[in-house]
Amino acid sequence: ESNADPRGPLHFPPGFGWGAATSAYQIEGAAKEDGRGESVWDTFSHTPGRTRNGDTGDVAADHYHRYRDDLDLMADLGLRSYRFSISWPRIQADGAGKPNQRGLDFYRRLVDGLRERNIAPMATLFHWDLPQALQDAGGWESRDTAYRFAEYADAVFRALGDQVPVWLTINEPKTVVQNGYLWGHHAPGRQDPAAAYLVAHHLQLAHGLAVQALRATGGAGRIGPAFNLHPCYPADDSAEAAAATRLYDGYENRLYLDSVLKGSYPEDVLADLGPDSRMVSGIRDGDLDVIASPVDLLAVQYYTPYYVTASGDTTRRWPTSEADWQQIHPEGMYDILTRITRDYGRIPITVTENGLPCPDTLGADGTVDDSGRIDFLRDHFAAAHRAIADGVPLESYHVWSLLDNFEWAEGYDQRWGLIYVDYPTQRRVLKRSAHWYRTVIRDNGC
Ligand code: PNW
Repeated sequence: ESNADPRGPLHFPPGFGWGAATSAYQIEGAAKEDGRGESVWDTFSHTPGRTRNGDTGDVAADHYHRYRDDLDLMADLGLRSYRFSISWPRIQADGAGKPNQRGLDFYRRLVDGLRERNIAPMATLFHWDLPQALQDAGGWESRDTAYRFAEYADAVFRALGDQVPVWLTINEPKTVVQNGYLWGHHAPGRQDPAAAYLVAHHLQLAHGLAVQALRATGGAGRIGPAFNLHPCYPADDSAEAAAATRLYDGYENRLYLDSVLKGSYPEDVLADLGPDSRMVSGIRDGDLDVIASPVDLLAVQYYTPYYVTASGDTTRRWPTSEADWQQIHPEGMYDILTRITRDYGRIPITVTENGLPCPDTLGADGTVDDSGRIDFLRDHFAAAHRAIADGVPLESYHVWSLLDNFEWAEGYDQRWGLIYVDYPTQRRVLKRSAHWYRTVIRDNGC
């Protein structure tokens, strides 16, 4: 039954998977240790002018060395699920060949540590750190990269498949397409629309091949894609705004959702790209069958809606966070979750990212007061709760992020964590939101 008062008590279903998320390059550091190769993000962050203050992930939150302490912090919060990513260049320094045992061992220790603490591991295979050697061979513009990804995935499944109940293939293919290949402010820093959508197809293909690789190993784990989705709303009542919003939604959401869950790319997007586009000419017979290999769940990351004008641009309507691209609209969480169930059926859903950056500072009394984050999360939890009440099979929710970390091109300026990281000392301090989240998990609601 839906909760009429948005500030009323929220009781989540028994066993709801409260969690937090991170990714390898953003927290691990130890960039040259134990045989790790270079990724496109090492190259990009070390290229002058690419990241704020020239920040890199060389040290980050030093999680590679401090993972035991971080596991204890997760246990202290009472997390039921922890989403992390595996660094491809730790497993295959050059993106191919025999897996590096020292790299696999790190993730084995991490996963064992989670299970000892009754925290369910959720592993993402690719969170943007493509081995540089594969980039040099064409990166995601090359169809070959999708096959290399499947081999890497196979190696990881063989080493960890018995211990990881949920796998996610590729984190936010759209962000690689847009930030990496359209706008160029993420690695590999390209501005090439024709390449961008071919990259989209190869990322989708890589996803499908990895799903097939898991099934081929007989692994018991569940697997699905991780998409950042954006509800798109027309900025006025005109027919033009409605049409522009529909196409915008095609590029933001349906391109990814339809190919995996319906086995077809949306006709309007294909028509807009044109039959001679690199993407459309790169689709081969059978590709969509691979991409649509049955998945067990869908991972949804929600940060911001888009408000689309008649000319197909976006404009601002809601308050923004410290991230200039983020408008705060909790109702968008409800809209995107219910839309998935309406348009794609009752596939199990996990929210794998939601959060915001706050201008957090460590107070003289040793506390970090991020009450804005508590309000944000409370409102988004309420929206998710209403979606569950209205029939959405949402099983877990991961706050982005467990720790302050390397926020890509924004470097360390933006702090997204529940836990503050004092980078000079690497000391961790639970923010107010972390203390609050602990009670949410304990009470299974708020
Ligand atoms: C995600 N958008 O990226 C990533 O998965 C994380 O690694 C990242 O730290 C986090 O969100 C915060 O940025 C996004 O434009 C990038 O809506 C862009 C958008 C959303 C998420």
